[in-house]
Amino acid sequence: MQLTLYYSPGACSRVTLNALEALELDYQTVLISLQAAHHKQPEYLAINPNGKVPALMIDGQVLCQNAMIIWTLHRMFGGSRLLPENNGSPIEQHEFLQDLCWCADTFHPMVRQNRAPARFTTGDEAGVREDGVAKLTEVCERLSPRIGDGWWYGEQWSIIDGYLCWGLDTATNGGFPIEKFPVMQSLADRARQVPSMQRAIARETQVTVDG
Ligand SMILES: N[C@@H](CCC(=O)N[C@@H](CS)C(=O)NCC(=O)O)C(=O)O
Repeated sequence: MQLTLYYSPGACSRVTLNALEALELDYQTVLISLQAAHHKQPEYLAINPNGKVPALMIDGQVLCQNAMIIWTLHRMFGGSRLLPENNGSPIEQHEFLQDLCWCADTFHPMVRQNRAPARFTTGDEAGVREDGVAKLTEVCERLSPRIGDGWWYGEQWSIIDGYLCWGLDTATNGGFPIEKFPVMQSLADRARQVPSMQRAIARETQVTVDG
């Protein structure tokens, strides 16, 4: 099976990289630098017409959207390495899809409001940032008792923790005061030290097509 990940360093493609590393899969990477606008080039738009990273090509078939890529990888290779093992009914598995979708469609936009507020408005970005800080503050306060000194699902690390780590780090780079939320700061610090995340971050620095 041939797997190729299209990614940009520091972007949310890091979460898919984290998943590929957690699964110890063999894959190639292709750098799609957002800074250099590679994602707007016709060659990449032919792969993902939405012009976003990540995209994962599996034997010529393109998969887009972090949450769904991770769900597909979980179903193909996961066992309990990305999400807690659950061979239950669609309703029992719903929790995992719900959590992945929350990361992608609720958490990710508020992270971006902190890191790149200007992209949400043609006017003054200060209000967008303020709203992003307020939303992420509510999330950090609400999640802290759940996380404690563990992970999203308790004792077992999951890719949701990798997603949270990427998002919290990105928001912090945009000025979000993570130090006000020690539980969430600790989660990000611990998730960044997980070997699969360390390998993912290292892999991002390989700037050529590799394999
Ligand atoms: N919902 C998509 C979001 C993907 C996304 O927004 N990726 C960003 C990087 S974090 C991107 O490619 N941005 C390029 C742009 O919007 O111009 C997913 O989860 O895959």
